[in-house]
Amino acid sequence: MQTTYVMIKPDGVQRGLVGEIVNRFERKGLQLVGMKSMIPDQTIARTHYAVHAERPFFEGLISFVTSGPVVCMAWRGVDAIAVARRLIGSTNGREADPGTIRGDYGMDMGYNMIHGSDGEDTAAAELALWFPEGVMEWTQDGQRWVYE
Ligand code: D4T
Repeated sequence: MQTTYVMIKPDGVQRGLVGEIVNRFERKGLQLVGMKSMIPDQTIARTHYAVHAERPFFEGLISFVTSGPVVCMAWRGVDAIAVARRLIGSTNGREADPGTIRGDYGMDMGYNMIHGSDGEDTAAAELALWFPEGVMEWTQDGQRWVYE
């Protein structure tokens, strides 16, 4: 089992896509082990995107992600990191496959609605950053009908 960090960005919240996006992760069979909403401050946003600090789009990205509420989620399942990335689709909505979240709802690179961790190390770091209180440990009864 892996746990991955997924975040609906301010454009997804502003466009009223929270329910639609959460629904896709739920119906896929992933287990929700963390969920909250906040307006990120500069510190958490800059830490989250530190890998992009030298990129030309960095300041715009920080300004965007701190502009309003985000929905922070932790989803758990077998290969959850890669599964979430496939549900999300490639970075630019214009190129993302139809059927993915970005492919179905996005037309832009910066305004791409959702973030998902891209590996085990980043998932661990991002979960620690956004959920310092930890995630929920619980048994989802329906999971026995998700995995054979
Ligand atoms: P995130 O990290 O938000 O899930 O997106 P990706 O994993 O798909 O893409 P990324 O890390 O390469 O980019 C992070 C974030 O920066 C925005 N961005 C990216 C941008 O505004 N202009 C750009 O040229 C790039 C490469 C979009 C996502």
